[in-house]
Amino acid sequence: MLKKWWQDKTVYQIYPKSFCDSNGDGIGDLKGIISRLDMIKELGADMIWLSPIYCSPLADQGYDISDYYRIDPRFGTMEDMDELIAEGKKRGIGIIMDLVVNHCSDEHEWFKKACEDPDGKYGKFFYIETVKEGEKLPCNWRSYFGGSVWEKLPGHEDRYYLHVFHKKQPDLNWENPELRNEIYKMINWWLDKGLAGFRIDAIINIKKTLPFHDYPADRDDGMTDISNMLKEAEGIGEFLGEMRDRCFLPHDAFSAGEVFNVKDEQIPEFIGENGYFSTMFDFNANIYGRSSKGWYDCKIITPDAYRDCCFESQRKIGDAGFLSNIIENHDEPRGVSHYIPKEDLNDASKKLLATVSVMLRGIPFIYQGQELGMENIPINSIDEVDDISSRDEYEVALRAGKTPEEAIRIVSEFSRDNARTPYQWNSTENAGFTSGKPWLRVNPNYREINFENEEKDPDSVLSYYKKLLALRKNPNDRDTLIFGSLKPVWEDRPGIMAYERSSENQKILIAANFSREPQAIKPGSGYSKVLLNNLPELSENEGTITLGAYQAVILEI
Ligand code: TEU
Ligand code: CA
Repeated sequence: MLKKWWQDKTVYQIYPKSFCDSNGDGIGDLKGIISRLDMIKELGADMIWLSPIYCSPLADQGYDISDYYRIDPRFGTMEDMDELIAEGKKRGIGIIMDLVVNHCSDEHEWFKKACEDPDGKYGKFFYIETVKEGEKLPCNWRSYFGGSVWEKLPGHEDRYYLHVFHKKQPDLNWENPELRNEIYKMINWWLDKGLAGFRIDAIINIKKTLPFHDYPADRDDGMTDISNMLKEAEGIGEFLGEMRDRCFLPHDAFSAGEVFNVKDEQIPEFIGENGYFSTMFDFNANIYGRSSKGWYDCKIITPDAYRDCCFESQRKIGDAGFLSNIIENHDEPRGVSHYIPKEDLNDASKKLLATVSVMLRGIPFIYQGQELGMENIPINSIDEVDDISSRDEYEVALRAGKTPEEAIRIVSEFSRDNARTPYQWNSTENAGFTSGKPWLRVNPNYREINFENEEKDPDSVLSYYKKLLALRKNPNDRDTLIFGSLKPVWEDRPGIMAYERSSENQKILIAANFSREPQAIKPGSGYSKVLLNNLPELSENEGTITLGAYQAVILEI
C-alpha cells in the first residue's frame, strides 16, 4: 500500500540542548541522544528530527547557523553525528536534521565577507540596501522578534541588511542562483552522509515581494507584520521545486516543510504526489486566536475550537497529501497546558489529547516530553526567561499598557521556554538531565512527571503513547489509520471530538469526550472491538455508550 517509504512513519522531535547531557556541562548533546535511542525505539518512533546542532552563536538557540558543515562543539563532534546516524540505522530509525536556510548567522563567514565588501560576491548572498542619512528604510516590515527588519551593516554608515527574524539572523538572498547552489551543495553533502531527510525551517519566508515596499501599518510603531508581505509574494515554487529536484528527489529524502499561510489552491503543489515537500505541518490549532498585535491580544483556544481547527485542515487537504500533525514543538507552549482547560489537566485528559491528534490522517510528530505529559513551567519574572521571542512579547505587552504581572502571565501562557525546559528523566536532582547545572530551569514537577516513573507504570501517559503508536503499526489497522479517509462525526456537539477513519474493509471510530460532563454517543451499527480506551471501563447500554469525563475510545465499527 505504501506509495512512499515515509507514509507510515512516526517522527520524534528532539531539542538537543534540553534532551540529555552526557558530560555534565548542563547542555544536552549527541552522545546523550545516542544513549537514549532504545527508549525512542520502544516508544514507537521511526525517525528523529533534531533541532539544529550546527555551529551557532545560539542567539536563537541554533536557528542562527555560523557553519552548516560543522557540529557545534557544545553538542559534540562530527564523529558523534556519524555514530548517531549509524546507531539509528541499526534500530531502523532515520535521522532528520533541521534545514535553516532562510537566514544564517551574522557570524557566518558569508556575512563577514559581505560586511567587508557589500558589493562583492558575498554581498549578493544577502539583501543589502543603501540608505543615506535622513532617508527612509526600504520597507516598514516588522521582524518576527520585534523591531524593523533592517539593521545597519557593521562597518558601513549607509548600508542596511534585511533580517525577518533576529538581527543576528541575516536573510539569505534566494534570488541569487549562486547562493542557491551553495545551499543545494550543502543539503546534498548531508544527505550523502545518510540522513533520512530534513525539516525545513521558516521556508515560506524565502520569497520576498521585490522591490521592497511598505504595507499598511498594523501597530502604532508604524510597521507591518511579515505575513502581509507573504500574502502577496509570488513565485516561491521556482525555488522549492528546484530544491526538490536537485536535492530531495535524487536522495528519495523525507522533507517536512514548516509552512505557514499556504494558499488552498497551492496545497497539491506543496505536498501532492510530486510536491515540493513530502509533508508540511498543520499549525491551524497552534495559530488559532493569534493576533497581529502580539501575544497579549491572543485568544485562548477551547476544546471545540481545537476540534474545528483539526477538521478544517483535514478537509482542506483531503487525500491530496499527508499533513504532519503536532500537538506542540519547540516554538509552542506545552500542548497539554494549552489545549486542556487548566482545572481539567490530568492523565485522562492528556491521553485524550494524544488520541485525537495521533489518529488524524497524516504523519504524527511527537515532541520530546509530550509522551510524558510534560507541562508548562511556572514563570515568575522575565529574568527567568531565555527565549528571545518571549522577551520581545513581554515588552510589547508592557507597551500596550499591561502591568508587569499581566505581562508575565501572558508570557507564561505562550513562551517557547515552556517546551524547552530539560527532559524529565527521573526524580533525582535536575530530573536526571545533567549532573551539572542545567542551562534552563527544570520544571519543578519533575518528581511526579518523569520517564522512569512512567516507564514502570502501565497506566502512565508514556505507556498510553506506546499503545497509540503501536496501533498505527498493527497489521489489522494500519491501512485504515494511515491511508483511510477521515470523516468528522457529531461535529456540532459541544465537548465531543469524534471522527471515522475508513478504508475499503474497515471502519474505525475515534470518539472523545473533551469535557467533564458525561456524554452519550450512539455509533450507528454498534462496534465490534475496542481498540483502545484511555479509561479502565467503557459504559454501554443497548448500543449507547456513555463517555465519562475526558474519556477517549478507539472502536472498530
Ligand atoms: O520558526 C518560524 C516561525 O515563523 C515561528 O514559529 C516563530 O518562531 C514564532 O512565531 C516566534 O514566537 C522557526 C523555528 O521553528 C524557530 O525556532 C526559529 O526561531 C525561527 O524559525 C527562526 O529560524
Ligand atoms: Ca553536554
